[in-house]
Amino acid sequence: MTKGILLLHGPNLNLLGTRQPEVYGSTRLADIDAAVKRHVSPFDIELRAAQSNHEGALVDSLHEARNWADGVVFNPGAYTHTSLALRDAIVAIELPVIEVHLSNVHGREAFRHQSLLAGVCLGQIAGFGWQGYILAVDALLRRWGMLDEPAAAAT
Ligand code: CA2
Repeated sequence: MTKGILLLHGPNLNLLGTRQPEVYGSTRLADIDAAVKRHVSPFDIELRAAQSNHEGALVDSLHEARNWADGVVFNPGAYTHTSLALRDAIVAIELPVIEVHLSNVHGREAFRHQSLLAGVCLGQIAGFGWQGYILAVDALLRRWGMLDEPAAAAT
């Protein structure tokens, strides 16, 4: 049966590839979305990508995901460090959400070390640039039995 994944990007990530490439890489958001779509194309996955600079719109996208998605890959941007509303939304939707950061937030300013969201997510991936989204999607695919387990992969 088809599984749905929401790929959700938070504030300022629409600027990716245009500024601060030394921190966030030189890949544009549309290219990341296209790469993730290509990555899931061999699987029975419906992937929808969205970006917003507005906290409430991100809450709305999470709520709507309940109607069609089975998991969420989410870079909440700076709202990671501030948003109780997004934390409550993640709890409310009862879907596995994976928090992704392009940069290694733990190696940056102290205010980026705390995530209000990671504790209610399935897990957090940080520091691998755009590849982090692929890693997160693979974690969902493996959770759903759509990728080999290590023992099967070794044989
Ligand atoms: O590393 C990440 O992915 C972040 O979520 C990016 C956020 C930052 O506030 C988080 O602490 C970590 C900032 C996104 C800003 O994106 C820009 C992209 C291009 C140019 C300027 C900003």
